[in-house]
Amino acid sequence: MSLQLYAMNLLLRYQIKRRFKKAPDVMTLRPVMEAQEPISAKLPAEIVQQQIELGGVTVEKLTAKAVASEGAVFYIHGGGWVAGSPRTHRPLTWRLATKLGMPVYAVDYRLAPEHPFPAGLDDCLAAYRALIEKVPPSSIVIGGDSAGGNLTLALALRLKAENIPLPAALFCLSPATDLAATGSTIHTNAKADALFVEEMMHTLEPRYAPGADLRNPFLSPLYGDVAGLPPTLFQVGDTEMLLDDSVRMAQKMQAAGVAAKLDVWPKVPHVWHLMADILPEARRAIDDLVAFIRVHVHSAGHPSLEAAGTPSIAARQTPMIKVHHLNNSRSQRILWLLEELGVPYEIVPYQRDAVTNLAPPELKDIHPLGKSPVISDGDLVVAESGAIIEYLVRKYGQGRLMPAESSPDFVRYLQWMHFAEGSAMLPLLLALYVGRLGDAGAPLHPRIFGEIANHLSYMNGAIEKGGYLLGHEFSAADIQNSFVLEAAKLRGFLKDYPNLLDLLARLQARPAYRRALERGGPYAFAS
Ligand SMILES: N[C@@H](CCC(=O)N[C@@H](CS)C(=O)NCC(=O)O)C(=O)O
Repeated sequence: MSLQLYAMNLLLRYQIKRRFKKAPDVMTLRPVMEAQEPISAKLPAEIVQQQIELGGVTVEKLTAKAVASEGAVFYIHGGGWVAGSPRTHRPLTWRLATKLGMPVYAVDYRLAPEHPFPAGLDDCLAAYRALIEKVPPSSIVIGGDSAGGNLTLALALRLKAENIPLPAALFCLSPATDLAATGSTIHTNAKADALFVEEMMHTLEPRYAPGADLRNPFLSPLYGDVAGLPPTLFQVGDTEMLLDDSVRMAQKMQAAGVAAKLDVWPKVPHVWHLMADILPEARRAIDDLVAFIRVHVHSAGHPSLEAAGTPSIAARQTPMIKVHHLNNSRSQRILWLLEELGVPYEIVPYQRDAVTNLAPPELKDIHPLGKSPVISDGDLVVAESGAIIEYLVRKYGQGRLMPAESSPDFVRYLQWMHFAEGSAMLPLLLALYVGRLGDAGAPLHPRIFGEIANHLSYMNGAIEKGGYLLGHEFSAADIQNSFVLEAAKLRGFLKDYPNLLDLLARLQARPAYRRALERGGPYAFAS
C-alpha cells in the first residue's frame, strides 16, 4: 500500500464516511460529488471536450488531440443513480481517452429520484443505439463505475434481450450488481470500507427503483442470464462493502462461459480510479484497464463465442495447436486450459505401456524427454506443463486466467505456478516409487510423508472457503496445481484437507474441465 493510499483512506473516513454516518442516505452523495466537481472537471490541454447528442441524450465526448484508433469507450458514470455526471468522472475518462487514443463518450443519463428506474437505463440504451450507427460495435467497449457498472451490465443484458449488437467488451469498476443486497461483504466489510455505511445501502432501492422487484436483472444484473455476454473486466477493492457484488457476478459469468476477469485490489477505496492524480494504485488500475480494452477492441476474436464452439477469425487463421496427450497424465490439464480459453486444438493420443506404465517411445520423436505434456504450436514445441500453461495463457489468454504483471497478485501467481512441479509433486512421486520397495522403503516413509503433509497443509491453509489459490479469482495456477490435488487424492493423502477436497470438487465441476474429460478419454485421476 502506498503512503498516499494510506493517507487517502484516513481522509475519506474523516471527510465522507463521517457524513454518511450522520446522514446514512445515498442522497448524501449529491453534495459530496458537487463539492468535488470543480477539481474533478479540470481537463488537460491535450483533451478536446464536446457536448453532443446521441439518440436524444446528452453525451460528453472527450478526444485526445492525437487520436489513433477507430474504437470508442462508452462510459456510464457512477453516483448511486442519484448523483455524479460526466464532469465528476473526468479524472478517469480523460486518462482513458489519452492512453487509448480513442474517444470516450460519457453519457449524461437522467438521475433518480426525479427520474427513477428505468429512465437512466433507457437513456444509456438510446445513446448506445445511436453510437453504433457511427462506430462498429466490435470497436466499442462499454464500462462504468459503481452504479455505472450496474448500468453497464444492465445495458448489456438489455442489448442481448433486444437483439442489439453487443460491444467487444465490458468493464465494471466497483460495480453494484445486486440491489437485493445479499452479498456477505455488505456486513463483513462495513467497518473496513473507507466510504460507506451499511444503512446507506438500504436507501438505494427507495431512491432509484421504489417498489420494484429487486431481482429484476435490469436492476440487479446478478440475477440475469449472462451467457453470451462479451469479455468483462471487474476491478474492486478487497475492503469494499460491494466486493461480493463483483465476486459473485464474475463467478456467475465464468460459469456461463463468459471470459470474465476479476481483479481484487488490496485496501483501495470504492472507485479509487477517480483519485488518479494522487494514488499510484489508481494509475496502475487504469493501466490494466487500458491493456484489457486494447486487447479486446483490436482483436477480431470473441472468446465467449469460441468457448461456445464458434472459432474466431483469429483462431481459424492460426495453425492448430497439437497436444501430445498421454492417457492418465499431467497433459489432461492442458486440454482443460485450452477448453477454458476457448482455443481450438487437436489431440495426438499416446497410451501408457500396460506393464511399465511408461510413455511409448514415439513421444521422444516430439521431444527428447519423451514425457507428456508436450504441445506444438506451428513450428514451436513446448514441454513442461508449467511452461506450456504460461505460454498458452500469455499468448491466447487476452488477460484471462493470470493477474496483470503490475498487480500485487502476480508474484503469488508465479510462486503457485512453480510450486506444483518444483515442490509438491516430488514427495508424491517418491511415495509412489518407494512404495514399490515394500518394507525395504519404510525408513524413508517419515521424511516422505512429512513432506507431503508439509506441502498439502500449506496449500490447504492458503485457500479460503469457496476461494482459489489466488483468493477470489480462478487462475491458471489452480489448473497447474490440480494435478497435485488429484494425485494426492488418488493415493489417499487428501482426507485431512477439507479446503483442498472442496477446491478440487469445484475445479472438476467446471464446464471446461468436463469438456476436456470428454475429449481426452478415460482419466483415472478424475474420481
Ligand atoms: N515436470 C513435468 C513432468 C512430466 C511427466 O513426468 N509426465 C509423465 C506423465 S504424468 C510422463 O510422461 N510419464 C511417462 C514416462 O515417464 O514415461 C511436467 O510437469 O510436464
